[in-house]
Amino acid sequence: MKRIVTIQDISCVGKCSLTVALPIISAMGVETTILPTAVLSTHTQFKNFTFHDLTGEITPISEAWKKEQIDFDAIYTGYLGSFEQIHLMIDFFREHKKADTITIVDPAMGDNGILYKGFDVAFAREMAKLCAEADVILPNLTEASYMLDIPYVGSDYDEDYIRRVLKQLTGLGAKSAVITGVKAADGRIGVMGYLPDEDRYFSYYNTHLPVSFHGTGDIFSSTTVGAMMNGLSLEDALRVAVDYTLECIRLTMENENHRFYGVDFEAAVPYLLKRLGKV
Ligand code: PXL
Repeated sequence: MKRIVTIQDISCVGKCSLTVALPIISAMGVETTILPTAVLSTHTQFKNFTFHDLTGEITPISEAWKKEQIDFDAIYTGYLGSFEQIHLMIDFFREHKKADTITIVDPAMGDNGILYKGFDVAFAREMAKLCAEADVILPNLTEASYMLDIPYVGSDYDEDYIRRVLKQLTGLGAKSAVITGVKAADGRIGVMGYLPDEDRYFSYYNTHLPVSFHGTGDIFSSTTVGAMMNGLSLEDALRVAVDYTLECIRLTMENENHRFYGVDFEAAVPYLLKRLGKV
Protein backbone atom coordinates (compact mmCIF):
# COMPACT_ATOMS: atom_id res chain seq x y z
CA MET A 1 0.00 0.00 0.00
CA LYS A 2 1.31 3.45 -0.86
CA ARG A 3 1.92 5.79 2.05
CA ILE A 4 1.70 9.55 1.89
CA VAL A 5 2.05 12.30 4.45
CA THR A 6 -0.17 15.35 4.32
CA ILE A 7 0.91 18.43 6.21
CA GLN A 8 -1.73 21.04 7.01
CA ASP A 9 -3.94 22.22 9.88
CA ILE A 10 -6.75 20.45 11.69
CA SER A 11 -9.81 22.68 11.58
CA CYS A 12 -11.90 20.62 14.01
CA VAL A 13 -15.18 21.75 12.42
CA GLY A 14 -15.22 22.97 8.84
CA LYS A 15 -14.66 20.11 6.37
CA CYS A 16 -11.33 21.34 5.06
CA SER A 17 -7.60 20.61 5.27
CA LEU A 18 -6.85 17.44 7.28
CA THR A 19 -10.48 16.56 8.02
CA VAL A 20 -11.01 16.04 4.28
CA ALA A 21 -7.52 14.89 3.20
CA LEU A 22 -7.42 12.06 5.72
CA PRO A 23 -10.80 10.45 4.92
CA ILE A 24 -10.63 10.97 1.16
CA ILE A 25 -7.09 9.71 0.57
CA SER A 26 -7.61 6.80 3.01
CA ALA A 27 -10.84 5.83 1.24
CA MET A 28 -8.84 5.66 -1.98
CA GLY A 29 -6.75 2.86 -0.46
CA VAL A 30 -3.68 4.90 0.43
CA GLU A 31 -2.14 5.02 3.91
CA THR A 32 -2.54 8.64 4.95
CA THR A 33 -0.19 9.83 7.64
CA ILE A 34 -0.56 13.37 8.90
CA LEU A 35 1.56 16.13 10.30
CA PRO A 36 -0.81 18.69 11.83
CA THR A 37 0.53 22.25 11.72
CA ALA A 38 -2.14 23.83 13.95
CA VAL A 39 -5.42 23.01 15.65
CA LEU A 40 -8.30 25.42 15.10
CA SER A 41 -11.83 25.20 16.49
CA THR A 42 -13.10 25.84 12.94
CA HIS A 43 -11.57 27.16 9.72
CA THR A 44 -10.89 30.87 9.55
CA GLN A 45 -14.04 31.75 7.62
CA PHE A 46 -16.05 31.50 10.85
CA LYS A 47 -16.43 34.65 12.99
CA ASN A 48 -15.02 33.07 16.16
CA PHE A 49 -12.20 30.60 16.07
CA THR A 50 -9.32 29.43 18.23
CA PHE A 51 -5.84 28.77 16.79
CA HIS A 52 -3.20 26.67 18.49
CA ASP A 53 0.06 26.68 16.59
CA LEU A 54 2.01 23.41 16.35
CA THR A 55 5.09 24.71 14.52
CA GLY A 56 7.32 23.52 17.39
CA GLU A 57 6.21 19.93 16.80
CA ILE A 58 7.21 19.77 13.12
CA THR A 59 10.97 19.25 13.44
CA PRO A 60 10.80 16.75 16.35
CA ILE A 61 8.17 14.68 14.51
CA SER A 62 10.18 14.83 11.29
CA GLU A 63 13.36 13.72 13.11
CA ALA A 64 11.55 10.87 14.91
CA TRP A 65 10.21 9.61 11.56
CA LYS A 66 13.70 9.77 10.10
CA LYS A 67 15.03 7.63 12.98
CA GLU A 68 12.21 5.14 12.44
CA GLN A 69 13.02 5.10 8.70
CA ILE A 70 9.44 5.96 7.83
CA ASP A 71 9.31 7.12 4.23
CA PHE A 72 6.63 8.43 1.92
CA ASP A 73 5.47 7.90 -1.66
CA ALA A 74 4.10 11.44 -1.65
CA ILE A 75 4.37 14.54 0.49
CA TYR A 76 1.35 16.82 0.17
CA THR A 77 1.25 20.23 1.84
CA GLY A 78 -1.83 22.44 2.17
CA TYR A 79 -2.75 25.44 4.30
CA LEU A 80 0.28 26.68 6.25
CA GLY A 81 0.10 29.35 8.92
CA SER A 82 3.47 31.12 8.98
CA PHE A 83 6.72 31.90 7.19
CA GLU A 84 8.47 29.50 9.53
CA GLN A 85 6.15 26.66 8.51
CA ILE A 86 6.94 27.32 4.85
CA HIS A 87 10.67 27.09 5.60
CA LEU A 88 10.12 23.90 7.61
CA MET A 89 8.31 22.35 4.64
CA ILE A 90 11.30 23.08 2.40
CA ASP A 91 13.50 21.33 5.02
CA PHE A 92 10.97 18.46 5.24
CA PHE A 93 11.13 17.90 1.46
CA ARG A 94 14.94 17.83 1.58
CA GLU A 95 14.92 15.33 4.48
CA HIS A 96 12.16 12.99 3.30
CA LYS A 97 12.07 13.14 -0.49
CA LYS A 98 13.37 9.88 -2.01
CA ALA A 99 14.03 9.55 -5.74
CA ASP A 100 10.43 8.41 -6.37
CA THR A 101 8.61 10.57 -3.79
CA ILE A 102 6.15 12.98 -5.38
CA THR A 103 5.84 16.39 -3.71
CA ILE A 104 2.54 18.21 -4.13
CA VAL A 105 1.98 21.75 -2.88
CA ASP A 106 -1.46 23.30 -2.66
CA PRO A 107 -0.62 26.89 -1.71
CA ALA A 108 -4.01 27.35 0.00
CA MET A 109 -4.05 31.09 0.69
CA GLY A 110 -7.08 32.66 -0.92
CA ASP A 111 -9.86 32.72 -3.49
CA ASN A 112 -11.83 35.16 -5.67
CA GLY A 113 -8.96 37.65 -5.71
CA ILE A 114 -8.69 37.84 -1.92
CA LEU A 115 -6.19 36.25 0.49
CA TYR A 116 -7.61 34.46 3.56
CA LYS A 117 -7.41 36.17 6.97
CA GLY A 118 -3.84 36.54 8.20
CA PHE A 119 -2.06 36.30 4.82
CA ASP A 120 -0.41 39.07 2.83
CA VAL A 121 1.66 39.57 -0.32
CA ALA A 122 4.91 38.79 1.51
CA PHE A 123 3.50 35.42 2.63
CA ALA A 124 2.46 34.61 -0.93
CA ARG A 125 5.98 35.39 -2.19
CA GLU A 126 7.38 33.04 0.45
CA MET A 127 4.90 30.32 -0.56
CA ALA A 128 6.28 30.69 -4.10
CA LYS A 129 9.61 29.45 -2.72
CA LEU A 130 7.98 26.23 -1.50
CA CYS A 131 6.24 25.85 -4.87
CA ALA A 132 9.67 26.11 -6.50
CA GLU A 133 10.65 22.87 -4.75
CA ALA A 134 7.54 20.87 -5.72
CA ASP A 135 6.78 18.31 -8.41
CA VAL A 136 3.17 19.48 -8.69
CA ILE A 137 1.62 22.77 -7.59
CA LEU A 138 -2.13 23.35 -7.43
CA PRO A 139 -2.93 27.06 -6.99
CA ASN A 140 -6.14 28.75 -8.07
CA LEU A 141 -5.80 31.95 -10.09
CA THR A 142 -5.89 34.12 -6.94
CA GLU A 143 -2.99 32.23 -5.38
CA ALA A 144 -1.04 32.12 -8.64
CA SER A 145 -1.48 35.87 -9.14
CA TYR A 146 -0.26 36.71 -5.64
CA MET A 147 2.70 34.34 -5.88
CA LEU A 148 3.75 35.82 -9.22
CA ASP A 149 2.94 39.38 -8.17
CA ILE A 150 0.70 39.96 -11.19
CA PRO A 151 -2.78 41.54 -11.16
CA TYR A 152 -5.74 39.24 -10.45
CA VAL A 153 -7.89 39.46 -13.59
CA GLY A 154 -11.09 37.98 -12.16
CA SER A 155 -13.03 36.17 -14.89
CA ASP A 156 -11.51 38.31 -17.59
CA TYR A 157 -9.13 35.83 -19.23
CA ASP A 158 -8.82 33.22 -21.95
CA GLU A 159 -6.85 29.97 -22.22
CA ASP A 160 -3.89 31.84 -23.69
CA TYR A 161 -3.67 33.97 -20.56
CA ILE A 162 -3.77 30.90 -18.31
CA ARG A 163 -1.06 29.26 -20.43
CA ARG A 164 1.18 32.30 -19.84
CA VAL A 165 0.54 32.16 -16.07
CA LEU A 166 1.29 28.42 -16.03
CA LYS A 167 4.58 29.02 -17.78
CA GLN A 168 5.50 31.67 -15.22
CA LEU A 169 4.57 29.26 -12.41
CA THR A 170 6.87 26.54 -13.70
CA GLY A 171 9.47 29.29 -14.13
CA LEU A 172 9.51 29.45 -10.33
CA GLY A 173 10.99 25.96 -10.40
CA ALA A 174 8.03 23.58 -9.97
CA LYS A 175 8.22 20.49 -12.22
CA SER A 176 4.59 20.90 -13.27
CA ALA A 177 1.90 23.48 -12.60
CA VAL A 178 -1.87 23.33 -12.53
CA ILE A 179 -4.36 26.17 -12.11
CA THR A 180 -7.62 25.11 -10.50
CA GLY A 181 -11.04 26.71 -10.86
CA VAL A 182 -10.38 27.81 -14.44
CA LYS A 183 -13.52 28.92 -16.29
CA ALA A 184 -13.77 27.84 -19.93
CA ALA A 185 -15.27 30.11 -22.60
CA ASP A 186 -18.35 27.83 -22.75
CA GLY A 187 -19.11 28.35 -19.03
CA ARG A 188 -17.70 25.07 -17.73
CA ILE A 189 -15.12 24.98 -14.91
CA GLY A 190 -12.03 22.86 -14.40
CA VAL A 191 -8.25 22.92 -14.61
CA MET A 192 -5.42 23.81 -16.92
CA GLY A 193 -1.94 22.38 -16.51
CA TYR A 194 1.54 22.60 -17.96
CA LEU A 195 4.25 19.95 -18.15
CA PRO A 196 7.51 21.77 -18.98
CA ASP A 197 9.45 18.55 -19.66
CA GLU A 198 7.07 17.77 -22.52
CA ASP A 199 6.30 21.45 -23.22
CA ARG A 200 2.64 20.41 -23.17
CA TYR A 201 -0.48 22.14 -21.87
CA PHE A 202 -3.69 20.33 -21.02
CA SER A 203 -7.14 21.23 -19.76
CA TYR A 204 -10.24 19.51 -18.47
CA TYR A 205 -13.62 21.03 -17.68
CA ASN A 206 -17.00 19.92 -16.36
CA THR A 207 -20.30 21.58 -15.41
CA HIS A 208 -20.09 24.78 -13.38
CA LEU A 209 -22.74 24.88 -10.66
CA PRO A 210 -23.23 28.54 -9.70
CA VAL A 211 -22.46 28.07 -6.00
CA SER A 212 -19.34 28.39 -3.90
CA PHE A 213 -18.40 26.26 -0.91
CA HIS A 214 -15.46 26.32 1.40
CA GLY A 215 -13.08 23.35 1.40
CA THR A 216 -13.61 22.30 -2.21
CA GLY A 217 -10.00 23.22 -3.03
CA ASP A 218 -8.78 20.81 -0.35
CA ILE A 219 -11.12 18.08 -1.60
CA PHE A 220 -9.80 18.67 -5.11
CA SER A 221 -6.13 18.50 -4.09
CA SER A 222 -6.63 15.46 -1.85
CA THR A 223 -8.37 13.61 -4.67
CA THR A 224 -5.54 14.46 -7.06
CA VAL A 225 -2.98 13.07 -4.61
CA GLY A 226 -5.03 9.91 -3.95
CA ALA A 227 -5.60 9.27 -7.64
CA MET A 228 -1.91 9.71 -8.48
CA MET A 229 -1.10 7.21 -5.72
CA ASN A 230 -3.50 4.85 -7.49
CA GLY A 231 -1.23 5.00 -10.51
CA LEU A 232 -3.00 7.69 -12.56
CA SER A 233 -1.00 10.31 -14.42
CA LEU A 234 -1.33 13.88 -13.16
CA GLU A 235 -3.64 14.70 -16.06
CA ASP A 236 -5.93 11.70 -15.41
CA ALA A 237 -5.88 12.29 -11.64
CA LEU A 238 -7.04 15.87 -12.22
CA ARG A 239 -10.00 14.64 -14.28
CA VAL A 240 -11.09 12.45 -11.37
CA ALA A 241 -10.62 15.39 -8.99
CA VAL A 242 -12.71 17.76 -11.14
CA ASP A 243 -15.51 15.21 -11.46
CA TYR A 244 -15.52 14.16 -7.79
CA THR A 245 -15.52 17.79 -6.60
CA LEU A 246 -18.49 18.47 -8.88
CA GLU A 247 -20.27 15.38 -7.52
CA CYS A 248 -19.65 16.61 -3.94
CA ILE A 249 -21.19 19.99 -4.77
CA ARG A 250 -24.09 18.39 -6.64
CA LEU A 251 -24.99 16.12 -3.71
CA THR A 252 -24.63 19.01 -1.27
CA MET A 253 -27.12 21.08 -3.29
CA GLU A 254 -29.55 18.14 -3.29
CA ASN A 255 -29.40 18.01 0.51
CA GLU A 256 -31.80 20.66 1.85
CA ASN A 257 -30.12 20.46 5.25
CA HIS A 258 -26.54 20.83 4.09
CA ARG A 259 -24.01 22.68 6.23
CA PHE A 260 -23.11 26.22 5.19
CA TYR A 261 -19.40 25.69 5.82
CA GLY A 262 -18.45 22.77 3.57
CA VAL A 263 -19.66 20.15 1.11
CA ASP A 264 -21.02 16.63 1.64
CA PHE A 265 -17.87 14.95 0.32
CA GLU A 266 -18.75 11.89 2.41
CA ALA A 267 -21.88 11.22 0.36
CA ALA A 268 -19.86 11.20 -2.87
CA VAL A 269 -17.20 8.70 -1.73
CA PRO A 270 -19.03 5.77 -3.43
CA TYR A 271 -18.88 7.73 -6.72
CA LEU A 272 -15.13 8.24 -6.25
CA LEU A 273 -14.44 4.57 -5.57
CA LYS A 274 -16.54 3.46 -8.56
CA ARG A 275 -14.73 5.97 -10.71
CA LEU A 276 -11.39 4.45 -9.67
CA GLY A 277 -12.72 0.96 -10.34
CA LYS A 278 -12.32 0.01 -6.68
CA VAL A 279 -15.92 -1.20 -6.14
O1 PXL B 1 -9.53 25.33 2.92
C1 PXL B 1 -8.43 26.11 3.17
C2 PXL B 1 -8.26 26.38 4.65
C3 PXL B 1 -7.60 25.45 5.41
N1 PXL B 1 -7.39 25.64 6.72
C4 PXL B 1 -7.84 26.74 7.34
C5 PXL B 1 -8.53 27.71 6.63
C6 PXL B 1 -8.73 27.53 5.25
C7 PXL B 1 -9.42 28.56 4.50
O2 PXL B 1 -9.89 29.55 4.99
O3 PXL B 1 -9.00 28.77 7.27
C8 PXL B 1 -7.58 26.95 8.80
